[in-house]
Amino acid sequence: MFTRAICRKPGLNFSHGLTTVQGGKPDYARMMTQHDAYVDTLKKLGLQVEVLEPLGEYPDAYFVEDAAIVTAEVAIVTRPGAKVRRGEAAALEPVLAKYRPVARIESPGKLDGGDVLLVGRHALIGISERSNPEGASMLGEILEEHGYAWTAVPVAEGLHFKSSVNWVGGTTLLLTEDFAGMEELEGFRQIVVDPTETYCANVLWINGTLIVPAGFPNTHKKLATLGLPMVTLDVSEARLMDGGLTCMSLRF
Ligand code: CIR
Repeated sequence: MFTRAICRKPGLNFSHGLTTVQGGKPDYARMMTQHDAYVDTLKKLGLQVEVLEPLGEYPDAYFVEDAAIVTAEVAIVTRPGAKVRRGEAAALEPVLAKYRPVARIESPGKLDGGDVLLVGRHALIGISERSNPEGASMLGEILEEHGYAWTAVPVAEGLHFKSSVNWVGGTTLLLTEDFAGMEELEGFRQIVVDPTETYCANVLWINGTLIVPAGFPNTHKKLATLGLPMVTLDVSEARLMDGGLTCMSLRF
């Protein structure tokens, strides 16, 4: 169960962040409304949410998930794969130090939190354009010290592992067709998102409630079979910046 979350407000310059999406420029007012609704939802689900101020020269810094991994025992400050995002990790360290002992991913390791999915005491660590095998091993070693197992998973599609694969309770993963049946994911029950709705693979489990992105009715129907309460949020502006529900908070 989670009791806390850390979020960061998007800055006025958030549309200057990295993106591969060609869907037009995101709108600041709409982004802020959607971010407020996101923070409110986490609070309504019982979390104490610390909302940090925008981080001036880092327009992607509200995607706090990429700069750290937080478990019950330790906070690991990452070394983000995109050079322009590296400073975000150092800025988060004093915040994390209030709650957990801090460990760090160091050069030559590169790792984005968006590539790390914790399923109980097992970490699935994506090797992607942003996270390299060295970064995965460094994280794996730190987690092993705290009794976690880990598996590296190649990410051939999408920005991050969690763009395509997320935990929806128990031993069940929600994932895109590209990841379904991978040997690294053997042993997990798998729900495959509708092939026309791959963005909906990025859902967020908070203490037994599933937060899902608005606009994906076929996948919502599949998820309804889990019998969990669902909250639907519009994250259209974060999506234009290659982000989504999991990226905008650290939960612990
Ligand atoms: C980036 O490209 O780094 C950001 N614009 C999006 C990061 C999204 N984070 C995530 O999926 N964990």
